Amino acid sequence: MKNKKALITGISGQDGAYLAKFLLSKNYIVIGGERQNASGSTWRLKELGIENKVKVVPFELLEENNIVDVIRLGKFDEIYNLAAQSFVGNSYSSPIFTSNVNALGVTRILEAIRHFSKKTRFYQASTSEMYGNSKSNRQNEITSFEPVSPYAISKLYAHWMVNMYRDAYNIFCCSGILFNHESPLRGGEFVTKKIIRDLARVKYKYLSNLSLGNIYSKRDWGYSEDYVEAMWKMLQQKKARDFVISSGKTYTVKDFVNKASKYYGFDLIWEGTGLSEKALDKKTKKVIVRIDKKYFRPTEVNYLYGNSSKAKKNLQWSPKTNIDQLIKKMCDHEIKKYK
Ligand code: NAP
Ligand code: F7E
Repeated sequence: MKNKKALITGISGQDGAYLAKFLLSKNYIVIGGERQNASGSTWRLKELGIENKVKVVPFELLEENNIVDVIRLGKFDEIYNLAAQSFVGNSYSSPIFTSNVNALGVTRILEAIRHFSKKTRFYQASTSEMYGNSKSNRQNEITSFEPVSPYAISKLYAHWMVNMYRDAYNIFCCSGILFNHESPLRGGEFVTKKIIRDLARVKYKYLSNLSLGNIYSKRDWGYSEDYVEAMWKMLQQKKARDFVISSGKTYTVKDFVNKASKYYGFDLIWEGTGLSEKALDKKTKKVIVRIDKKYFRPTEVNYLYGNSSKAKKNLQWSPKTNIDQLIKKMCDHEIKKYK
């Protein structure tokens, strides 16, 4: 049988690397779309030992002709759009750029598929951030969206566009509404990686303490390598449909700090409130965690807790890695740098 051919946009990102590894294990021909930059950024593919197995092509979500050329000539069976300005914090200072990339960028891809590659199946990386401050206790596919950041609003635009192209043009396109997922390859701007990286620096005496913003927001954290399998499963269905993918557990940022600290051998005692809150190590009395105003966002998503029963039933997908196993993977990877 002929090998399937897939394009992964955002190949230099966390999910791009794990999805490439997964599709290669299924004998796909994997083409990775990478935006042009001076330094090159395929270090994650190198970490996974697959940099020579993926063909990387220039792919810029702001550049319509580039997108049309790649899609028209590529004859892909599947396209996974993982490229995005994905950091919520930066979307406040760059709302126009974020919208252009995350919202209009997806319309550019959908138009290219509609005109030049109608049989290609398309996966869009939607996000739990779209729920924003929805009142629901647990979010699933029918929970209403109440986005609160430029990032979430740009992703919701793309989400609705995918729905519209599916209904109007009979294109196989769908969105995975993925809750936060992390890994040793997570970018250092996101809170889990920052916690794990900076606590290691404190442990090995390269940093005096870890500074954080809002430690009371709750997130449903899973493991990226588990989640990319769900993306693939969505494109193997008879009918294109959207699915929530989540771990089904929710923790505060503070819980995550406590768990990671314990793994590194700190025993934290918290004292104070608000911006004066801090955590000391019980044994040494050294301040390990401080709060810094600069990491707070103008608006915050306080509570995310996903329900992925639809994926369990229809995709036979469930998360394999719990938060403690995830933290262990991330800490072990970080500690290796110091040994
Ligand atoms: P990531 O590590 O930040 O990767 C994002 C990728 O997009 C990078 O390869 C980046 O390239 C690329 N990119 C940025 N702007 C681009 C542009 N203008 N044109 C082309 N490529 C561009 O993100 P991730 O964690 O792998 O997430 C993958 C996708 O899932 C993203 O769309 C994200 O919004 C979405 N998502 C993530 C999560 C999560 O918790 N991880 C949850 C829900 C949804 P550079 O390397 O050059 O920056
Ligand atoms: O923040 C709080 C912050 O930046 C998590 C992206 O992958 O998941 C991610 O978005 C929480 C927030 O992720 C710091 O205020 C406290 O409440 O790790 P984060 P995110 O904003 O949830 C969704 C599903 C996506 O789609 C996104 O692409 O942690 N927080 N102190 C902090 N956050 C950061 N980054 N840095 C801090 O110092």
